[in-house]
Amino acid sequence: MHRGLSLAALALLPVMACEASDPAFELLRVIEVQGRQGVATDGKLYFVSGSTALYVYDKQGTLLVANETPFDGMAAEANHIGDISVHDGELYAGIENFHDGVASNIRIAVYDASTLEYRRSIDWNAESGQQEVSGVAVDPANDTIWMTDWMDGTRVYRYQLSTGRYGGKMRLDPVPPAPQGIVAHGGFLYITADDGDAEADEPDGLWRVAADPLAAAGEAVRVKAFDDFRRAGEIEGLDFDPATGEMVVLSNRGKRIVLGMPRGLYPGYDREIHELYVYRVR
Ligand SMILES: [Ca+2]
Ligand SMILES: [Ca+2]
Repeated sequence: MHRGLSLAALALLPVMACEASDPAFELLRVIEVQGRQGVATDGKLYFVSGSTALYVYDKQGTLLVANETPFDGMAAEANHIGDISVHDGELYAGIENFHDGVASNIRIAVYDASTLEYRRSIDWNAESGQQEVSGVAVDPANDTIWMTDWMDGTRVYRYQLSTGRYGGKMRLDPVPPAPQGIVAHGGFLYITADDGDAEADEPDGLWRVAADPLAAAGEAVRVKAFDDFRRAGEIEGLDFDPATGEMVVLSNRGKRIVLGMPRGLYPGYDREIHELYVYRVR
Protein backbone atom coordinates (compact mmCIF):
# COMPACT_ATOMS: atom_id res chain seq x y z
CA MET A 1 0.00 0.00 0.00
CA HIS A 2 3.01 2.28 0.31
CA ARG A 3 4.02 1.69 -3.32
CA GLY A 4 4.77 5.05 -4.88
CA LEU A 5 6.05 6.62 -1.65
CA SER A 6 9.79 7.21 -1.60
CA LEU A 7 11.92 5.74 1.16
CA ALA A 8 12.37 9.25 2.51
CA ALA A 9 8.59 9.73 2.72
CA LEU A 10 8.16 6.38 4.46
CA ALA A 11 10.77 7.39 7.03
CA LEU A 12 8.70 10.51 7.83
CA LEU A 13 5.46 8.64 8.54
CA PRO A 14 6.09 7.80 12.22
CA VAL A 15 7.32 11.34 12.87
CA MET A 16 4.15 12.84 11.36
CA ALA A 17 1.95 10.52 13.41
CA CYS A 18 3.77 11.60 16.57
CA GLU A 19 3.49 15.30 15.78
CA ALA A 20 -0.24 14.96 15.18
CA SER A 21 -0.75 13.81 18.79
CA ASP A 22 1.30 16.63 20.32
CA PRO A 23 -0.48 19.88 21.13
CA ALA A 24 0.42 23.02 19.17
CA PHE A 25 0.07 26.49 20.68
CA GLU A 26 -0.62 29.73 18.80
CA LEU A 27 -0.23 32.96 20.80
CA LEU A 28 -3.40 35.07 20.41
CA ARG A 29 -3.06 37.96 22.88
CA VAL A 30 -1.28 39.28 25.96
CA ILE A 31 -3.05 40.97 28.92
CA GLU A 32 -1.23 42.80 31.72
CA VAL A 33 -2.46 42.03 35.27
CA GLN A 34 -1.46 42.84 38.84
CA GLY A 35 -0.74 39.40 40.29
CA ARG A 36 2.57 37.59 39.79
CA GLN A 37 1.65 34.02 40.80
CA GLY A 38 -1.25 32.23 39.17
CA VAL A 39 -4.30 32.22 36.91
CA ALA A 40 -7.58 30.33 36.60
CA THR A 41 -10.64 30.75 34.43
CA ASP A 42 -14.22 29.48 34.49
CA GLY A 43 -14.73 30.49 30.85
CA LYS A 44 -16.32 33.82 31.82
CA LEU A 45 -13.66 35.53 33.97
CA TYR A 46 -9.93 35.42 34.67
CA PHE A 47 -8.90 34.88 38.30
CA VAL A 48 -5.34 35.99 39.14
CA SER A 49 -3.26 35.45 42.28
CA GLY A 50 -0.48 37.66 43.57
CA SER A 51 1.78 36.50 46.39
CA THR A 52 -0.56 38.18 48.92
CA ALA A 53 -3.69 39.09 46.91
CA LEU A 54 -6.45 37.68 44.71
CA TYR A 55 -8.06 39.41 41.73
CA VAL A 56 -10.95 38.87 39.31
CA TYR A 57 -10.69 40.30 35.78
CA ASP A 58 -13.00 40.21 32.82
CA LYS A 59 -11.48 38.58 29.75
CA GLN A 60 -10.52 41.96 28.31
CA GLY A 61 -8.34 42.67 31.36
CA THR A 62 -10.56 45.02 33.40
CA LEU A 63 -10.18 44.51 37.15
CA LEU A 64 -13.56 43.68 38.75
CA VAL A 65 -12.87 42.40 42.29
CA ALA A 66 -9.79 42.37 44.57
CA ASN A 67 -9.04 40.79 47.95
CA GLU A 68 -5.79 42.23 49.33
CA THR A 69 -6.21 40.61 52.77
CA PRO A 70 -6.65 36.99 51.61
CA PHE A 71 -5.22 35.45 54.81
CA ASP A 72 -7.79 37.09 57.11
CA GLY A 73 -9.89 34.54 59.01
CA MET A 74 -7.36 31.72 58.65
CA ALA A 75 -6.42 29.60 61.66
CA ALA A 76 -2.73 29.28 60.70
CA GLU A 77 -0.26 31.96 59.65
CA ALA A 78 0.33 32.45 55.90
CA ASN A 79 2.25 34.85 53.66
CA HIS A 80 2.32 33.29 50.19
CA ILE A 81 -0.19 32.27 47.50
CA GLY A 82 0.83 30.19 44.47
CA ASP A 83 -1.11 29.07 41.39
CA ILE A 84 -4.91 28.79 41.66
CA SER A 85 -7.80 26.78 40.23
CA VAL A 86 -11.53 27.49 39.94
CA HIS A 87 -14.26 24.86 40.30
CA ASP A 88 -18.01 25.06 40.87
CA GLY A 89 -18.06 28.69 42.00
CA GLU A 90 -15.04 28.35 44.30
CA LEU A 91 -11.43 29.44 43.94
CA TYR A 92 -8.75 27.00 45.21
CA ALA A 93 -5.35 28.46 46.17
CA GLY A 94 -2.09 26.86 47.29
CA ILE A 95 -1.12 28.75 50.45
CA GLU A 96 1.80 28.55 52.89
CA ASN A 97 3.95 30.44 55.35
CA PHE A 98 7.38 30.88 53.73
CA HIS A 99 10.40 32.03 55.75
CA ASP A 100 14.14 31.64 55.07
CA GLY A 101 13.62 29.00 52.40
CA VAL A 102 11.27 26.86 54.51
CA ALA A 103 7.51 26.53 53.89
CA SER A 104 5.10 25.63 56.67
CA ASN A 105 1.31 25.58 57.15
CA ILE A 106 0.88 24.29 53.57
CA ARG A 107 -2.77 24.00 52.60
CA ILE A 108 -5.40 24.47 49.92
CA ALA A 109 -7.50 27.53 50.78
CA VAL A 110 -10.96 27.80 49.25
CA TYR A 111 -12.61 31.15 48.42
CA ASP A 112 -15.97 32.25 47.10
CA ALA A 113 -15.12 32.92 43.43
CA SER A 114 -17.62 35.82 43.19
CA THR A 115 -16.60 37.80 46.28
CA LEU A 116 -13.10 36.32 46.91
CA GLU A 117 -14.11 35.83 50.55
CA TYR A 118 -12.24 33.05 52.36
CA ARG A 119 -14.35 29.98 53.20
CA ARG A 120 -12.25 27.01 54.38
CA SER A 121 -8.93 25.20 54.09
CA ILE A 122 -7.74 21.67 53.35
CA ASP A 123 -4.58 21.07 55.39
CA TRP A 124 -1.59 19.29 53.89
CA ASN A 125 -0.35 15.95 55.14
CA ALA A 126 3.03 16.82 56.66
CA GLU A 127 4.21 13.20 56.28
CA SER A 128 3.66 13.32 52.51
CA GLY A 129 7.15 14.73 51.96
CA GLN A 130 5.82 17.85 50.22
CA GLN A 131 8.07 20.81 51.10
CA GLU A 132 6.25 23.65 49.38
CA VAL A 133 3.08 24.39 47.40
CA SER A 134 3.59 26.35 44.18
CA GLY A 135 0.24 25.47 42.60
CA VAL A 136 -3.02 23.56 42.87
CA ALA A 137 -5.26 22.03 40.19
CA VAL A 138 -8.81 20.83 40.75
CA ASP A 139 -9.43 17.68 38.63
CA PRO A 140 -13.17 16.88 39.01
CA ALA A 141 -13.02 13.92 36.57
CA ASN A 142 -10.70 12.14 39.04
CA ASP A 143 -12.24 13.61 42.24
CA THR A 144 -8.74 14.95 42.90
CA ILE A 145 -6.86 18.13 43.76
CA TRP A 146 -3.20 18.06 42.66
CA MET A 147 -0.38 20.10 44.22
CA THR A 148 3.10 20.96 42.90
CA ASP A 149 6.23 21.58 44.99
CA TRP A 150 8.60 24.27 43.66
CA MET A 151 11.47 23.22 45.92
CA ASP A 152 11.35 19.60 44.75
CA GLY A 153 9.53 18.90 41.47
CA THR A 154 10.09 15.15 41.75
CA ARG A 155 6.51 14.49 42.82
CA VAL A 156 2.98 15.87 42.59
CA TYR A 157 0.61 15.34 45.53
CA ARG A 158 -3.04 14.24 45.46
CA TYR A 159 -5.97 15.11 47.72
CA GLN A 160 -9.52 13.89 47.29
CA LEU A 161 -11.71 16.77 46.08
CA SER A 162 -14.89 15.51 47.80
CA THR A 163 -13.36 14.77 51.24
CA GLY A 164 -10.04 16.67 51.36
CA ARG A 165 -8.25 13.45 52.33
CA TYR A 166 -4.61 12.94 51.30
CA GLY A 167 -4.49 10.36 48.51
CA GLY A 168 -0.78 9.84 47.78
CA LYS A 169 1.83 11.15 45.39
CA MET A 170 3.01 10.55 41.84
CA ARG A 171 6.68 10.58 40.84
CA LEU A 172 7.50 12.46 37.63
CA ASP A 173 10.17 11.08 35.30
CA PRO A 174 12.04 13.05 34.10
CA VAL A 175 11.58 15.74 36.75
CA PRO A 176 10.26 19.18 35.63
CA PRO A 177 12.60 21.60 37.46
CA ALA A 178 11.03 24.34 39.63
CA PRO A 179 7.32 23.72 38.85
CA GLN A 180 5.24 26.91 39.24
CA GLY A 181 1.77 26.00 37.98
CA ILE A 182 -0.49 23.04 37.32
CA VAL A 183 -3.80 22.33 35.61
CA ALA A 184 -5.74 19.15 34.79
CA HIS A 185 -7.07 19.16 31.22
CA GLY A 186 -8.19 16.43 28.82
CA GLY A 187 -6.79 13.58 30.90
CA PHE A 188 -3.39 15.24 31.40
CA LEU A 189 -1.69 17.41 33.98
CA TYR A 190 0.06 20.38 32.40
CA ILE A 191 2.84 21.83 34.55
CA THR A 192 4.72 25.09 33.96
CA ALA A 193 8.37 24.86 34.96
CA ASP A 194 10.72 27.80 35.59
CA ASP A 195 13.39 25.73 33.86
CA GLY A 196 14.86 28.47 31.66
CA ASP A 197 17.39 30.98 33.02
CA ALA A 198 16.30 34.53 32.16
CA GLU A 199 19.93 35.67 32.61
CA ALA A 200 20.80 33.49 29.61
CA ASP A 201 17.57 34.38 27.71
CA GLU A 202 16.39 30.77 28.02
CA PRO A 203 12.63 30.10 27.67
CA ASP A 204 10.70 28.37 30.43
CA GLY A 205 8.76 25.21 29.62
CA LEU A 206 5.39 23.45 29.61
CA TRP A 207 5.38 19.81 30.73
CA ARG A 208 2.66 17.16 30.46
CA VAL A 209 1.96 13.89 32.26
CA ALA A 210 -1.11 11.62 32.36
CA ALA A 211 -3.48 12.64 35.19
CA ASP A 212 -3.72 9.25 36.87
CA PRO A 213 -5.22 9.37 40.41
CA LEU A 214 -3.72 5.96 41.28
CA ALA A 215 -0.32 5.88 39.53
CA ALA A 216 2.88 5.88 41.59
CA ALA A 217 4.84 7.32 38.67
CA GLY A 218 4.25 9.03 35.34
CA GLU A 219 6.36 9.90 32.29
CA ALA A 220 6.69 13.68 31.99
CA VAL A 221 7.24 15.28 28.57
CA ARG A 222 8.27 18.88 27.86
CA VAL A 223 5.71 19.82 25.19
CA LYS A 224 6.49 23.53 24.75
CA ALA A 225 9.26 26.10 25.19
CA PHE A 226 7.81 29.57 25.83
CA ASP A 227 10.09 31.25 23.26
CA ASP A 228 7.18 33.52 22.24
CA PHE A 229 7.16 35.54 25.50
CA ARG A 230 8.09 39.23 25.17
CA ARG A 231 11.16 38.57 27.29
CA ALA A 232 12.42 35.44 29.05
CA GLY A 233 11.50 35.73 32.73
CA GLU A 234 9.79 33.80 35.48
CA ILE A 235 6.89 31.62 34.41
CA GLU A 236 4.05 31.07 36.90
CA GLY A 237 0.57 29.50 36.82
CA LEU A 238 -1.72 28.39 34.00
CA ASP A 239 -5.23 27.20 33.15
CA PHE A 240 -7.36 26.08 30.21
CA ASP A 241 -10.48 28.07 29.35
CA PRO A 242 -13.50 25.70 29.37
CA ALA A 243 -15.47 28.04 27.05
CA THR A 244 -12.85 28.45 24.32
CA GLY A 245 -10.26 25.71 24.89
CA GLU A 246 -7.57 28.41 25.09
CA MET A 247 -4.56 28.02 27.38
CA VAL A 248 -3.77 30.98 29.65
CA VAL A 249 -0.29 31.31 31.19
CA LEU A 250 1.00 33.91 33.66
CA SER A 251 4.58 35.11 33.32
CA ASN A 252 6.70 37.84 34.91
CA ARG A 253 9.42 39.83 33.17
CA GLY A 254 11.72 42.74 33.91
CA LYS A 255 12.98 41.85 37.38
CA ARG A 256 16.41 40.22 37.64
CA ILE A 257 16.08 37.17 39.84
CA VAL A 258 19.27 35.25 40.54
CA LEU A 259 19.05 32.04 42.58
CA GLY A 260 15.58 33.05 43.74
CA MET A 261 16.69 36.49 45.02
CA PRO A 262 15.61 39.80 43.42
CA ARG A 263 18.58 41.75 41.98
CA GLY A 264 16.99 44.93 40.59
CA LEU A 265 15.53 45.40 37.11
CA TYR A 266 16.74 44.72 33.58
CA PRO A 267 17.59 47.77 31.41
CA GLY A 268 14.45 49.42 30.01
CA TYR A 269 12.20 48.34 32.92
CA ASP A 270 10.95 50.54 35.76
CA ARG A 271 8.92 47.68 37.33
CA GLU A 272 8.28 43.98 37.02
CA ILE A 273 5.50 43.29 34.49
CA HIS A 274 2.96 40.46 35.01
CA GLU A 275 1.14 39.22 31.91
CA LEU A 276 -1.37 36.61 30.82
CA TYR A 277 -0.40 34.93 27.54
CA VAL A 278 -3.47 33.43 25.84
CA TYR A 279 -2.97 30.60 23.32
CA ARG A 280 -5.16 28.76 20.85
CA VAL A 281 -4.49 25.02 21.29
CA ARG A 282 -4.62 22.57 18.38
CA1 LIG B 1 4.88 30.84 41.94
CA1 LIG C 1 12.71 31.44 33.93
